[in-house]
Amino acid sequence: MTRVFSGMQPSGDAHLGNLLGAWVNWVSMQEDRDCVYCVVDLHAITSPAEHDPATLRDRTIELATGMLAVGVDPERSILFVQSHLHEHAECTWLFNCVTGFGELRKMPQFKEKSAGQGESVSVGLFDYPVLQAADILLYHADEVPVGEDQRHHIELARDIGQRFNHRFAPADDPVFTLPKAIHPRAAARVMDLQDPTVKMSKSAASEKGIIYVLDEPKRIEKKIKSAVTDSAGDIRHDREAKPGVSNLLEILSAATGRGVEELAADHDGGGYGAFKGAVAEAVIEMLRPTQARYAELADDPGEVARILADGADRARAVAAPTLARAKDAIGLLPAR
Ligand code: ATP
Ligand code: LTN
Repeated sequence: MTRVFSGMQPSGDAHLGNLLGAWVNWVSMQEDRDCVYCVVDLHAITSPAEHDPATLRDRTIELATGMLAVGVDPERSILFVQSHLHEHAECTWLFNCVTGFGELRKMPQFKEKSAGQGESVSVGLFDYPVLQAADILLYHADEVPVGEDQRHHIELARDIGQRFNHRFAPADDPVFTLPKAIHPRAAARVMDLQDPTVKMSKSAASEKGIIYVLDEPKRIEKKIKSAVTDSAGDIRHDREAKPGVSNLLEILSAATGRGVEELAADHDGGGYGAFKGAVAEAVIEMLRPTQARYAELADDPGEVARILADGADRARAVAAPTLARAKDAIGLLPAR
């Protein structure tokens, strides 16, 4: 069966971009694939903003709870916390030794996130994509569902896997499976409601343009009603000329399952006020079951902890043999 791996950082509260760009796809992939999903806390500590230990712990459990609430099924899939396995960090070291400085320096996410940090930018942030490659390759993942912004990281994971196999494994018995990125169709990129030219992001300066998965209906309505549009008044899909309206149309499409063009035709002529009202209502309805399930799970923290402990055991059963093989292939002396 096709193996899927994906992860998300506990770097802030989950928002509509995470839900539509990632989680919806994660949930549907469980139908016919063998899925492994991970809260990547080791990645989260690469950002200076995450260095409040108590906040990191809270967000890790909240993100795992969110994944369960949207429908990640711990019976069918493996759900775990990255730092519960030492294999990820250890495999990163092996990969560091087959990765070029130049490959990492040109990663768009590193360029963006390191901007303004000068020489004090952490080596962890620089090495972030190598840890991500370890995440993916340890599980022999065939497919990695991620937003478009992660394309370069998945390509790097492929390159690292290929290089390692080429150097250290027989051609007919590779250590690592080469993964490919899978990009979800609907709402591959949800934009910030206040600035529809940048993606909705956990680390944005202001919360006004972000709809959180756990936002109350009133807040959702307020944020959508004050979304930036334009002065033309027509409703059509054109990301260049009408980024705000197009973003709302895409969100509405994802929430209702109807096509963007069809929705534009329905709402054109009705004015932005009514259109935004319809978007708000659809988003509130879409989030309702997830919010209810989250509340139930949050009432039972022992159950979430049990699911994560079980997930870590099942993850280790896959990752540990892969790491052992990689260590042996590269020439590290077995301990016994
Ligand atoms: P940060 O601001 O810390 O980078 P983020 O909100 O961008 O956080 P990530 O943790 O980087 O979120 O991403 C988790 C997953 O959600 C990834 O698969 C990513 O591609 C997807 N994702 C994040 N933001 C969006 C968005 N606005 N639209 C679609 N997908 C998104
Ligand atoms: N870098 C990713 C999160 C991430 C990931 C992974 C995604 C870490 N490890 C492995 C897929 C597979 C992000 O910021 N979205």
